[in-house]
Amino acid sequence: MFNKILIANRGEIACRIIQTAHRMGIRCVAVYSEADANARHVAMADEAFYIGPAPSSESYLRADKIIEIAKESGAQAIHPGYGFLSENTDFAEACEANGIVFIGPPSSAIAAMGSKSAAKAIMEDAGVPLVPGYHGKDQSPDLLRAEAEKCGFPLLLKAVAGGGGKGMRVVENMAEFDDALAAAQREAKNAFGNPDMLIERYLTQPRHVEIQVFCDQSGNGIYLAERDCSVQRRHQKVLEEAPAPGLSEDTRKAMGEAAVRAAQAINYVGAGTVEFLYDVDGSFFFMEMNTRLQVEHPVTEMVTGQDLVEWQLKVAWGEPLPLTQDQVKTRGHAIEARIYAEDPDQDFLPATGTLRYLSTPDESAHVRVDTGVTEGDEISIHYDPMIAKLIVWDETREQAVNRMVQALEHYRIAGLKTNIRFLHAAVDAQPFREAELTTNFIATHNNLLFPKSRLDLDKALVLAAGFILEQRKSAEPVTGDPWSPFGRKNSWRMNSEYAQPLTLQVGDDKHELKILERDDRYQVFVGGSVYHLNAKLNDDFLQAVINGHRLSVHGNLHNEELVLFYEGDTFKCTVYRETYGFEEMASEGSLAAPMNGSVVAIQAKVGDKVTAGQTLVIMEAMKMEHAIKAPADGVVSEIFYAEGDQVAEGAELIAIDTGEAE
Ligand code: MV4
Repeated sequence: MFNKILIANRGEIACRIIQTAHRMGIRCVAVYSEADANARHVAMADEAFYIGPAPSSESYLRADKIIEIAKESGAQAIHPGYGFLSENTDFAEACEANGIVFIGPPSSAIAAMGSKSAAKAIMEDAGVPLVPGYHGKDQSPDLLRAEAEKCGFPLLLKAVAGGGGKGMRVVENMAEFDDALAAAQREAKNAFGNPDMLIERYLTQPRHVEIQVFCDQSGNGIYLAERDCSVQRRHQKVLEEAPAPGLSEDTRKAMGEAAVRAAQAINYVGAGTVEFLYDVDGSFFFMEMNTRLQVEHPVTEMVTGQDLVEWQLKVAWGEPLPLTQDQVKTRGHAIEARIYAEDPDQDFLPATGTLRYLSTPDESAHVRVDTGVTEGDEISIHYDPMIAKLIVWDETREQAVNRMVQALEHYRIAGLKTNIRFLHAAVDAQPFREAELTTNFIATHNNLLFPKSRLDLDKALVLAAGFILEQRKSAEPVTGDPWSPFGRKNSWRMNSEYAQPLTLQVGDDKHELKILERDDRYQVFVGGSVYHLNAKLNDDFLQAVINGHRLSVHGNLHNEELVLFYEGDTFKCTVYRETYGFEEMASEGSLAAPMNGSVVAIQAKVGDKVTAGQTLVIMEAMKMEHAIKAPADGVVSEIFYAEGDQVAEGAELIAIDTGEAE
């Protein structure tokens, strides 16, 4: 077996590959761009090499540099993951030419699937079912028109050079044909430099069902069941599952055997996927073949109990397939949801930002999280905005769906927009539960996928108040002296009948709350109603009883911004301050930098006696000065920055000894 491989990828798939390689005792060399110096895949690898600036074209796509690094580091093979160089024939060839094993198929197999018409011709010869239509070389308009008549309507024009849904056009009748053809050819010419078209009968309610195939270097091939990936948005898969619901054993076998014939027809080696359109009547048709390990391979791993990366490494080393077809058994049902940094409310615009708070469901035999990021990491514009793949398994599909709903509720992210709630709604939707899977799922059920909040506004505000007050309490300095006034910066609590005002901004609306505290219970006045609140905060977990309704939420309060997580939903609000600025900083009572900025002045020295409210540091950010004041009386014990220093938000500026230790 290899003793060292290079992973020419980043993110979750790089981590995924390293995990299996390490389990097999194989050393891993990572490569990283400027944006990824502190990335998880770099930390996991045994060694890592810088390859260039953040843009992929200058880093993860630099075949030449990657091969150089493989040679320099003594890696015997390169795993390309998916995307980037994984289906690049030149790269596969360059590996071969440099005596490095490309962990994937021979370049000839990648090339064979490059053209749709050539691929269809190969599949036809191999006896793989094709959608009725035309995939010939002759592109004269008269012939195409005649083929369209033969095919029948509606039909689909597909660019021979296209892929992933690009360059397709539905034609309803002959009257539309000429214009549609001209437009499709023009588009294809512009997009792919090749105007050639195929004609196919258009299936209106198809499912996307794909077969996982594996071939070894001796020409043996098997299939490892199928995946249903019908739930897609703009040709991006959203949910994937194995096995495909409702597929008969006969169809599964016929589809699997067709897929293996497809792979063997191009002398395939390694992991591949043959995609089919599956029609309501149980018929299926070859769509395309992906010559790589796919994003959604974990659902196959969950139902077969096999590690496909391990298989890839074994096959690349020259070993035979680990199992025969008869030995491949599946058990239960697995579902994968792709968690993206994107905003479903803004037409799924990719989101960027910092994963300020990240809490993931516990992993078990039922729940798997494949990710390349940790809390504090940035999702940048440079790469795919996928944050993680969440995969669940259970004995039945119904149980797996429930598992997924729960696991999504336990996946909490603050700091940027994600599609978690959208996924939760999709999985929880009755049509999904009933496995009404077609490629039109999201469009058809759009009304179910943007549900109203599960929490009414008043209750959310009361929970928010509870979270904020409890967190403030826990952030207070613990004092050994119960009579000390230092710890009690919120004087109203000593004077328990004084109502504390709290204004929470939700979107553009401001909500003014009044809160009374007595004996660790609160009364919260919101818009004419009063709520009795009992709240206990444990780290990020708030257990509350509101007027006898016991409920719990997780939350993250960052500066003035609070995010609460409740049953897959999030509630966001901001603590509103009328006069945000100089004075407010003092009531913050913190000696941490309230924002990124620079230190303008330090108005104390180590050993100085200071009194609560005294200005100690002046910071500047966004051309505004902010005074940072002592939260309590004490003695300055340490100063961490000097004038002119840049400091990050949250950094401690000065330590004060308030003498409570004695
Ligand atoms: C089709 C089709 C219906 N009829 N072909 C889209 C991606 C490309 N690889 C093939 N695609 C389709 N081909 C015929 N003859 C519908 C689609 C299609 C689709 C297929 C799989 C998953 C999602 C899809 C979304 C829209 C259209």
